[in-house]
Amino acid sequence: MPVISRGFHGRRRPDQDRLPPGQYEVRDFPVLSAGPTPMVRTDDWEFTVVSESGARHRWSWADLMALPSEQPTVDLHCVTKWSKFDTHWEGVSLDRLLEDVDTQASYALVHSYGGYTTNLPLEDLRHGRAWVVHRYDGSDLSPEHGGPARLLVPHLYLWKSAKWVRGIELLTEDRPGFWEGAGYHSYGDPWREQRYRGD
Ligand SMILES: Nc1nc2c(c(=O)[nH]1)N[C@H]1C(S)=C(S)[C@@H](COP(=O)(O)O)O[C@H]1N2
Ligand SMILES: [Mo]
Repeated sequence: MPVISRGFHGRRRPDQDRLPPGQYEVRDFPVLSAGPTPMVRTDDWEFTVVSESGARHRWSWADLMALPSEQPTVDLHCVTKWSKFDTHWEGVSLDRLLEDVDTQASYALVHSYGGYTTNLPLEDLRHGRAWVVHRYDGSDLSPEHGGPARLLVPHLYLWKSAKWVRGIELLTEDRPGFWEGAGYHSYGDPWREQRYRGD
């Protein structure tokens, strides 16, 4: 990669306006995992969506690869206060994965290999705002960053972007995930600085 000065390749907006309250910018990509990194082979990988009626939709790795992918470039905001601008990903939009799922549910509980969970309103997985991503910066997603595939929901704090994602449970009642049950905010909007319950 050539080194290019900051202002050279026209940014969408000044960096200050891209930084939510209380955040600072980093150039590296920190790894934050609550437990050991699960090693999931793509041969064994599956992704499921289970609706509130119990209907189960399943994708193998080959199924995922056969779907049209998108290449979002997004800013990441971690609740520990680092933000990383212009990260490049490739993956499948949740709009695509949810399009044949018949549901009246309002909430989603995301499950990962290894047992991590996180909750969010189902609406936040729709409208081009969430992806199951399997490539980062032009390479297959590394295990420490959630490979073979992770959820990417960049408009919420990064703990919502479950690494090693394995499925989504659709619920009529909200149910807290791992960090939400430990006192973090149920929604986690970085622009409203919703870090902890009650913020
Ligand atoms: N399965 C799983 N997903 C997870 C986590 C985790 O511990 N386990 N940590 C979350 C938190 S708190 C953050 S900040 C991001 C970190 O992603 P990174 O390690 O790729 O930077 O992953 C989120 N997704
Ligand atoms: Mo985090």
